[in-house]
Formats: sequence, C-alpha cells, structure tokens
Amino acid sequence: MADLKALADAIIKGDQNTAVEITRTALDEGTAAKSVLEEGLIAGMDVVGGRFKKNEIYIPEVLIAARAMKMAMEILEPELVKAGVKPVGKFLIGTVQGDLHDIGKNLVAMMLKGAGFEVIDLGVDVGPEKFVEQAKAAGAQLIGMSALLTTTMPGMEKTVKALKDAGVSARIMIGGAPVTQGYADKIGADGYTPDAASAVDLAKTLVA
Ligand code: B1M
Repeated sequence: MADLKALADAIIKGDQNTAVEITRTALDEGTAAKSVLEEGLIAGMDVVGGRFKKNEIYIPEVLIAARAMKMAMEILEPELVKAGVKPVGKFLIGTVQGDLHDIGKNLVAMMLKGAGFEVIDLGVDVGPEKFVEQAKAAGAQLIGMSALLTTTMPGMEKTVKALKDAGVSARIMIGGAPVTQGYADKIGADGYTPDAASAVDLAKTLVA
C-alpha cells in the first residue's frame, strides 16, 4: 500500500522522483486521487509553508518542494478531474502593468496550487483591462496582484477600481515588497500579506 505520509515527506524534501513514484503507485493501487492530494501533496506543502513562515527554510527549499509537487500534480490532475474533485477555489494572479518581476508572484501561485487552489496565472505586465476580462471569463473567486516597484503600485489601485467598476465581485489580494496593509486599505483591496505562505492562509479565509 502506498505510504501517503512518505509522499508528504518527499514533497517536504523536494524529492521529485520519490513524489512521482509514490503518486503513481498510490493511483495504480486504487487510492482515491483526493486522498493522494490531501494526505500526500497538500499535507507536505502545508509543512513547507509553515516552515517558510517561521524562517526555518528559505525560498530555494520552497521552490524545490513546489517543483516536486508540480511533477506529482501532472500525474494526479487527470485523475482528480475524472473523480470530479473540485479545487478549494479559483485564483487569478498576475504582476501589474509595467512590472516584470515574477519570482514572488510565482512563489505565491505555487503555494496556492500546493494548497489545492486552481490558479490561473496571467504572467507579468498585466493591465487592468486584462484582469477584468480574465476574471469574468474564469469566474475566479479570488484575484491576486503582485508589484515590486513603487512606480507600478498605482497599477493595483487602477485594477481594483476597474474590477469594481466592471462589477467583478471576486475578493482582491495584493502583495510584493513595497506593498503594505495600509496601501491595501487605501485602495480598497480585501487583503495584503507579506509572504507566500500567509497569502495561502488569507486566500483560504477569503474563500471560506
Ligand atoms: Co528589480 N528591482 N528592477 N529586477 N529587483 C527590485 C524590486 C529593487 C528593490 C532593487 C533595488 O533597487 N534595490 C528595485 C525597486 C525599487 C522600488 O521601486 N522600490 C528594482 C528595480 C528598480 C528594477 C528596475 C527598474 C531596474 C532597471 O532596469 N533600472 C527593473 C524594472 C523592470 C520592470 O519590472 N519593468 C528591474 C528588473 C529586474 C530583473 C528583471 C533584473 C529581475 C526580475 C526577474 C524576475 O522577477 N523574473 C529583478 C530582481 C530579481 C530584483 C530583486 C533583486 C529581487 C526581487 C525578487 O524576486 N525577490 C529586487 C531587490 C530585492 O528584493 N532584493 C529588485 C524575491 C521574491 C521571492 O520576493 O517578489 O518580494 P518578492 O515576493 C515575496 C513577497 O513580496 C510576497 O511573497 C513573496 C515571498 O514569499 N508577495 C506576495 C509577492 N507577491 C505577492 C502577492 C500576494 C501576496 C504576497 O498576493 C497576491
């Protein structure tokens, strides 16, 4: 019988070969895809997120764990679809207009996937119109914006306004090195977090 605790450990260690092997074995043995996801992959990423938040591990370890998760997810995803397992929520994310920094945004996206969210990543240099168009098309419950430059932060305010003007009711989260809770309050975003692990916690709260 495949050991889902060992799968979680493989994710924590970023051991992608073992993660893929246990995921395959578990599915071949008839373990439910949902259990593989929740007791193996998400359980492992939860530990990674917690350790990252406490500064016990750093960005490289998180990226390695996320890569192992991604490889295992490639095998698991078709089975989850077949089994009709619904994601925790649909999260649209992008770096705002004029801004090409994507390392932090990618980290947030990976951690959200790790927590069971369906993530639609719009990439970098995303203007308000694109956020609005894609939010409507995807019916996302959550929209996340990242900005690393003080000069591109106003793009967040413009996007929040454009989303509200267009009647998009999704909750909006923002983040990035120059962003603060005060700024989130000022522009009418629903939340700000300083790091990717807290972004997952906030997303879970906002979608609940
Ligand atoms: Co840029 N850059 N950069 N740069 N760059 C900074 C941001 C800067 C602080 C460097 C400096 O001067 N000390 C400075 C900004 C100054 C300012 O405005 N305050 C700066 C500048 C000026 C520039 C250029 C203008 C330089 C130039 O060309 N003259 C230019 C702008 C290009 C553009 O975007 N239009 C530029 C370009 C670049 C590179 C392309 C070379 C490269 C980006 C590569 C890439 O992203 N693919 C780059 C890099 C790498 C950096 C630094 C060194 C590192 C940024 C990073 O990835 N950090 C940065 C200096 C620094 O921070 N030491 C710098 C790691 C990442 C994990 O952190 O993105 O903060 P971060 O994400 C965190 C949190 O903020 C949070 O979670 C993550 C971790 O848990 N978070 C969220 C992020 N998004 C979130 C969203 C959420 C919630 C949390 O909810 C949705």
